[in-house]
Amino acid sequence: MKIKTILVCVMIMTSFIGLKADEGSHLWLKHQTGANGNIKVLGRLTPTLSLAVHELQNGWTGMPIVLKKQKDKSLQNEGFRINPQSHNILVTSPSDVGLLYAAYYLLRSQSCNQPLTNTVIDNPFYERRLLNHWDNLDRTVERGYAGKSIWEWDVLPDSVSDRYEAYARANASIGINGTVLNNVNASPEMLSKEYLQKVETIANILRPYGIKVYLSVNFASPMVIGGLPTADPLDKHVVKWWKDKAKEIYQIIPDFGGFLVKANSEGQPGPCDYQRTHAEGANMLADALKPYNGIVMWRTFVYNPEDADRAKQAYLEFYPLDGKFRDNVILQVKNGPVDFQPREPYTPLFGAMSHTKTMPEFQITQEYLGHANHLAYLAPMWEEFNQQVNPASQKALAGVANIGTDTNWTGHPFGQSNWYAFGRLAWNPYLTSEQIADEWLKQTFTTDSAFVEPVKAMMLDSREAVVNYMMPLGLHHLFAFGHHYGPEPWCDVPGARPDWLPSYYHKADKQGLGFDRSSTGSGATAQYPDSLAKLYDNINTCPEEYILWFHHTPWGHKMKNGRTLWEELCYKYNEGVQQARSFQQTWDAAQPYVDAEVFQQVQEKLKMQTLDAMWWRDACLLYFQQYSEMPIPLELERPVYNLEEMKQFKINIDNHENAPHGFK
Ligand code: BDP
Repeated sequence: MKIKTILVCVMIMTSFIGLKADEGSHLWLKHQTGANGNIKVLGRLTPTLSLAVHELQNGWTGMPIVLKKQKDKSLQNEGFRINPQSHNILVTSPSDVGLLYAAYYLLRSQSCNQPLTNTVIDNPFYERRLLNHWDNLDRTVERGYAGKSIWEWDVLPDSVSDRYEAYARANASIGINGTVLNNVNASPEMLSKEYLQKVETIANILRPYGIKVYLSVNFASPMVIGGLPTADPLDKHVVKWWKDKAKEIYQIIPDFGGFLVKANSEGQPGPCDYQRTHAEGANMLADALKPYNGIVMWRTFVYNPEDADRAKQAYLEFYPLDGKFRDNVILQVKNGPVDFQPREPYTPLFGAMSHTKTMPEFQITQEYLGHANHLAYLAPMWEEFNQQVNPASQKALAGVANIGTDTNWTGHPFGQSNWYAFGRLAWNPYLTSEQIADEWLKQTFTTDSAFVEPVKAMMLDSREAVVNYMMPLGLHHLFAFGHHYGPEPWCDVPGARPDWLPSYYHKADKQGLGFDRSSTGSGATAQYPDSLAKLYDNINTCPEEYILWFHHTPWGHKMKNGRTLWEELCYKYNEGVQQARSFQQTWDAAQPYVDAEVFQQVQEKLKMQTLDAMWWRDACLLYFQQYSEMPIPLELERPVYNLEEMKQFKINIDNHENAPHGFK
């Protein structure tokens, strides 16, 4: 039979028996069983409560449930209590959305086969749990690898995609309660009347799911769309423009969340253009939003080509402003001091600003971890951060979304686990990566432990694998210029900013490798609290996963296991490749448990990941070997590409043409 004929037969058979391939569009929400759950509401049925009832009626197969809104001293507004009684389960919350969260809690427990025996009291840890979309108005997504933006600006508000509600539901199911709709590199147009009407439509759809809308704003908006000659935050016309704009927004969207601002960063306008401080800029916006309870999330991602060490910049610029921000300003700080690398130590601003509110920004989209091609479960990275920075010292949590128009939302089927994990950690930063992976796998695929256990182990290893084959031992930013996918430690673009080139970060020479940020170098170690500063400053006590971050380390430096730095580097890169290979084995064994289409998709992506891992290993080791002049230990695999060949690959990121393995 020809392939075409077989395909047609399969399609006919599938439609005949009413099966639909699981193409990943339902995410982790597969509990609709037509269960006809017995659900009762005490009190008024609001739109949010109707959603809770609907979800439970469709999915709940257990005892009758009674939902009741009521005050409770142990509960925050969005928290809930689940009280199993002899004939029913009593669910209470001070708010409707709390009852909706409780519904998702119950459905999750059911899908994961977790019996409900004791009373559950659950409160969200952070009051604000936000996605940040880096989506542009033309529907491209900055650092997005899953198709176009889900926001169809061109046809809104007249036409409304089904995806908006599906998106709201998915977020509510994991407790996300806010979303910034547009890119931090913000178009001023976003605040025009025309666009605000489009935003209103989205806000109306998200509202019953407890999700507030926020917008990224361009600091020069008063000039670009307001026609003013300046955007100086102390100019009274500028102040008035923002006040009027805030009033206009709240008339349209009464529960609008607030603004996210990227100012004086990578060419964006900001208060420093007028010799004003970040605090003066942020406070002016905060005052405009204050009457409506809106907030400003002001990003600290700033750095200049002239600075000696990019990793020190946020601290140098913002620490002196501690205590100068209004109480409705939160500084949004990237988890690491450079830029969402596979591994960074935490940004020392966290914990340093005791009179200023701060919130971490994580990156869910895998800009620096293999885009939507590599399987990299990011919860362990965020867990590592939460172990370093006390979550209780933070006011909110933001994650740069990995969502697009792809059928499966995130490009890689396992990318969904990162969206899921982000939401769960924003709700409870003390959940373990293991627990979250377990939940996600059981809801998304099957509860069969023959599947769950090995695949979970693969997920838990995956971020470390990426660190190993891309940038072990504290290396960072060895990426090709622009797209941040493949390795180019040699990259040199004439005229480019030095801090956009890998050699700025790896500093390879005949003596050794790594950036000296100790007291003999840039002194970045001194930005950490004393005990840590001391630990990081000394090459012999610095944790080895950060050694090349903080020290220009001699090639012959003895590592804790007795190997030299060079040998250890070879071992780490090699380990990364072996890990990627082992993921292929794990996945092949998982075939019986997974939908055929998803199985194949992941299988193809894992092949690509392994080839990319080899590409990274060979590129980095052969390049650094020019400096170390040491051999790759004989017991390790030999390079399969050569350095000169690799320098010729200029990968086209849109179709992956010209990657060394020729994948498309
Ligand atoms: C970098 C991205 C760039 C973003 C920037 C930011 O490469 O596209 O605009 O961060 O966070 O990681 O503002």
